[in-house]
Amino acid sequence: MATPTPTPTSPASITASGGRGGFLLARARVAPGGRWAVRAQPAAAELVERSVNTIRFLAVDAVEKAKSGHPGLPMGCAPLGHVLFDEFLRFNPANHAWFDRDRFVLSAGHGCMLHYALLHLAGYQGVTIDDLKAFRQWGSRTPGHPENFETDGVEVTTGPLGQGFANAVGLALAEKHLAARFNKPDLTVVDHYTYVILGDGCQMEGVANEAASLAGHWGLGKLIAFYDDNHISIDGSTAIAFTEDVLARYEALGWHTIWVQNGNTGYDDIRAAIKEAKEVKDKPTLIKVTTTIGYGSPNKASTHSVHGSALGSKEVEATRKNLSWAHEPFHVPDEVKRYSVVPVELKLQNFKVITNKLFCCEEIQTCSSSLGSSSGCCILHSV
Ligand SMILES: Cc1ncc(C[n+]2csc(CCOP(=O)(O)OP(=O)(O)O)c2C)c(N)n1
Ligand SMILES: [Mg+2]
Repeated sequence: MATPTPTPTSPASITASGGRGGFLLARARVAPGGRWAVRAQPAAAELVERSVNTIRFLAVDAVEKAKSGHPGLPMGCAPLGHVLFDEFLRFNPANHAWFDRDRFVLSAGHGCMLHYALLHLAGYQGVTIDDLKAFRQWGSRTPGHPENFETDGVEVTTGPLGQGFANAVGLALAEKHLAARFNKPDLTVVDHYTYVILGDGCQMEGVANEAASLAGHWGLGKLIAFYDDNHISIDGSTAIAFTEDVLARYEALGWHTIWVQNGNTGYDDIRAAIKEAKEVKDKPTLIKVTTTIGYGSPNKASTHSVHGSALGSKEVEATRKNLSWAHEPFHVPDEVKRYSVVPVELKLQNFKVITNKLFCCEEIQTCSSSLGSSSGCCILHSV
C-alpha cells in the first residue's frame, strides 16, 4: 500500500516557526532515550503472569461485587494491557495531565475494569483499591463506562462503540499537528503515542471506519490500535454477523497491520508487535490480538455469557482454582505491588532531570514570568 501523499493541509506539512530556537535547543538537549526510564528488561515470566492474574481478578471481583459489568474483556486483554502499561506507556501517575504523556483510550468502554485495574497498579492515586471496590456505584470514581471527568488517567469518555477509536484518531492527529508546530530540529517537546483498544463491536461501527480512513490518509504513524479479536460479541459468536477480513480492510485504508495469534500467553509476540508498530513512522498500525474472552473461566470462557454479567460465585471459585489464584477478593500480592511501584519512581526521577533542564532555558523563563504558569509553553513542559 502506497504511503498517503502529504497535501498542503496535512499536519506533516506544517512547519515549526517562531522563537529563538537555537539557544533554547543547545541548553535543553536531553540525552537520547533519556526522557523516560523504562525497565531494562521485562520482569520474570512468573511475575508477569501474577501481575496479569491480579488484573484479571480485580476485574472479576469488582464485577462480582457490583453484580453487574463486563468481566470477559479484562480477563482476555489483561496480558496486552499489562505489557502495554508496564513496558511501553509513558505517563506520570502523580500528574495525569502531564502534557507529553502517551494517550491510552479504551474504545471498548464496557471492559473498563481492565483500565481501572491497570491505573490502580500503575500508582494513580485517584484509583485506589476502595475505588475498585466501589465499581459501578453511584458517585464512585469507577463508573460502569469510562468518564474522562471522573477518573484520573481516563482520557476519553467511552462506551458508544467505535467513538473512542475515533477520538483516539483525533488525539493522534493533535499530537502530529502540535509536534509539527512546536518541535525544533534538536528539541522535541511534543512526542507521544496514542494507543487504543477496540473490540468487534467497535469494528462494526461505521464511525470507526470513517476515522480509520482519515488516520490512514493522514499517515498517523504514532497511532497504535489493538483489535481485541475474541470472536465473541454481545449476541454470541461473531460468526453470526461479522466475518469480514478486518486486517485486509485496514491495509486498504493505508494502515500497517500485524496479527498476534496468541494474545493469551504470547507475551513476546505482543512486545514484538508493539515494537514493530512504533518503528512504522508513516502509517498508523492495527494489531489484531486474538484473545479468549473470559480467559481462565472453565465454563464461561469463549461464550457471550461472560461478556456482560458477573461470573457468579461458583464460577468465580472455579476460575480461582483454574488459574491457581488462592486469594481473597481484591487481593494484590506484595510482589506485584512492589514491582509496579519501582518504575514509577524511576520515571519521576527522570522527570525532574528533564524539567530542570527545560526550565533553566532563557526562553522558557521569559515565557514563565511574562505569561504566567498557564501559558502554552509552560504547560508543555510541566510534569
Ligand atoms: C454504538 C453502540 N451500540 C451498541 C452498544 C451496546 N453494546 C455494548 S457492548 C456490545 C458488544 C461489544 O462486542 P465486543 O466489542 O466484541 O466486546 P466483547 O464482547 O468482546 O467484550 C454492544 C452491542 C454500544 N455500547 N454502543
Ligand atoms: Mg468481541
